[in-house]
Amino acid sequence: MRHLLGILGMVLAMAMSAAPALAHSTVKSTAPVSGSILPASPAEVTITFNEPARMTSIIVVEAGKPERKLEFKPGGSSTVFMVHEPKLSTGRNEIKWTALSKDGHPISGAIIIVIKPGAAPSSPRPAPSHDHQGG
Ligand SMILES: [Cu+2]
Repeated sequence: MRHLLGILGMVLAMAMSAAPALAHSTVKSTAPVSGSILPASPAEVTITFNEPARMTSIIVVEAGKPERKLEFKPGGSSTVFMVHEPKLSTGRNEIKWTALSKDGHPISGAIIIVIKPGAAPSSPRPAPSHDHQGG
């Protein structure tokens, strides 16, 4: 009898661990990945879910700056969401997103991206002036 209960317990444990049917949507991947150290702000940030979700907000928290909302696409249900030109600051950037899981529950996460200091900004340097006034 003891032995049978043991087996039953094992079967039950296995059944419970193998029940992902009602799980929340989860992030499958992000680009860049969290923890990336980049020489400049990426052209875009993408967040990919394992199943369609609805992104509700994406904000970036930069060191010493107020939180900033990031525009993302698309607005409806999708598996991939994209932020074009996030214009991340030098230093640590925490991109915090919130979304609605396919099952209707709120889910959230964050991507940390560090932009290396000292890297050249993408804007061109002002051309040296050649006015020969005076002298
Ligand atoms: Cu849920």
